[in-house]
Amino acid sequence: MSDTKRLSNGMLAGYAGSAKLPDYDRQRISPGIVHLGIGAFHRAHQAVYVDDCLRVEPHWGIVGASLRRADTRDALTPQDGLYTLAVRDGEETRTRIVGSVCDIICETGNEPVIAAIASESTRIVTLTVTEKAYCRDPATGDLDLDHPDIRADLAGGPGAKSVPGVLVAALAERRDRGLPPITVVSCDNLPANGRTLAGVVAQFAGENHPQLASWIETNVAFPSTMVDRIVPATTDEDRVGIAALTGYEDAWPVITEPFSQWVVEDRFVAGRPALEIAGALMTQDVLPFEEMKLRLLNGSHSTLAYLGLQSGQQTVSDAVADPMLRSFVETMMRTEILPTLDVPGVDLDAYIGSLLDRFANTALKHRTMQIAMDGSQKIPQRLLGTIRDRVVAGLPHNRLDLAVAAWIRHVSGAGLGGEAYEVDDPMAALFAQIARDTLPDASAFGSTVLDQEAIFGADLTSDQPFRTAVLTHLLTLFNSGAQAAMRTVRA
Ligand code: CS2
Repeated sequence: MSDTKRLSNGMLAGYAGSAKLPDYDRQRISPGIVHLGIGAFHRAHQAVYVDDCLRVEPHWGIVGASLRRADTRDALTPQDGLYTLAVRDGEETRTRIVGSVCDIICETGNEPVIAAIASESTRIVTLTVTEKAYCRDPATGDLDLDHPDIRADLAGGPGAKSVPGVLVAALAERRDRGLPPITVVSCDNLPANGRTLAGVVAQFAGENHPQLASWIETNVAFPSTMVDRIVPATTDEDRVGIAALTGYEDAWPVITEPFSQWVVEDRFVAGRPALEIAGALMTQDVLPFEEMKLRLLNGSHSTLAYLGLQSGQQTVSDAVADPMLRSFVETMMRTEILPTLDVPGVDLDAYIGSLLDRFANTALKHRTMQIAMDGSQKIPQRLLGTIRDRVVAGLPHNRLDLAVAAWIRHVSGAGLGGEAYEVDDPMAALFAQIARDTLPDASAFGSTVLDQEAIFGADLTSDQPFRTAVLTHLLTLFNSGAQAAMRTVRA
């Protein structure tokens, strides 16, 4: 790549390659949005919607922030924030240079991020920080006051470590400086993500400053959103392939699928970009869409990840190419998940068909191990909510139970041949301790994991038929493997 030019503002002027260029003058863009968590997902999703609005509304540029790792900043700053979006479908790859990110901040203590949110020009904050960064109890959604970062932030001091801490510090500054209201938009895969974020922020603020909590209530809107686009982690092979296609070097392109969806609760208190021109659906009620997506897409994704890994499949497309896995997941979606949903104006059967097509996109190489991470934070909204609804309705939930068992099998950290692997999860230390205390007794292991109210809530931890079903599946998974376990599921 050494003779190839690096992507930058200067390079755009003379560029004659195949990547589509921004259709606006970057010099005219000024920031109006601060985004927390500028990873691949944001750059393939919200940043692209905003990019589509900048020609008519140049005042909505994005200041991106990474709260922990400097790698995105280090890759994109020499490129003036520019990066390539590569949309892959089968053999075809379309490339586009996205210019909506004006600046990227990453500094220990996060004081510059707090200052950026507290700047008068900032009217919207968006977030893709992943489930665990909300520092909440996954079962109840309450702020986890024992979380080490929350404790540190509540103790005070300059800056903040946690997402609730950063937001509350910035909002306190806005209040003290008499700045206008602001909208904070969660774009993470959480149920009622706006309400969830508002809840942890209010709880954090209320701990030390009850008056700040009431200022936030009147001056900050937290609309909910449903975001959807499959974005696998970029590999070195992708970097080389994209440089060959575009003719320039990009240290961190993002790879994605053609599909993209953003359903946004239209409750902004300080203006917003005309996201509808970029294809977003602005609505009054996001909840049915969130539930549909979390349960059908993400629930199946996690199921394919755990059962796929335990069937030796490394990618989602390989997993759905396995006839047993595909039929298991399709039946789970159609018979166990679909009946729990009611989404006005959406044909759920067709939606399921389109999900299976998207999963089958072989050009994406979406790793099952990537999806498997952080399961303790994911399975409550992806699988357990559906199980709860079916328990209440007195309906069977066999496949969902097997999916839960496959997650428990995964967090044992014992590979198919008994070899150990690292479990990537904020509760990994607890799972490792339980494994040390109980294995090789799979029932005792499963039973202790099922006792975790933070994940299963008081209701499911004490639901005997559910526990028995999950433990039966878990034994089959340990003793005979995923394919045998799927064969045992009938009703
Ligand atoms: C995936 C999601 O990694 C995961 O857990 O299920 O990132 C999924 O690809 C997106 O939510 C799709 O919109």
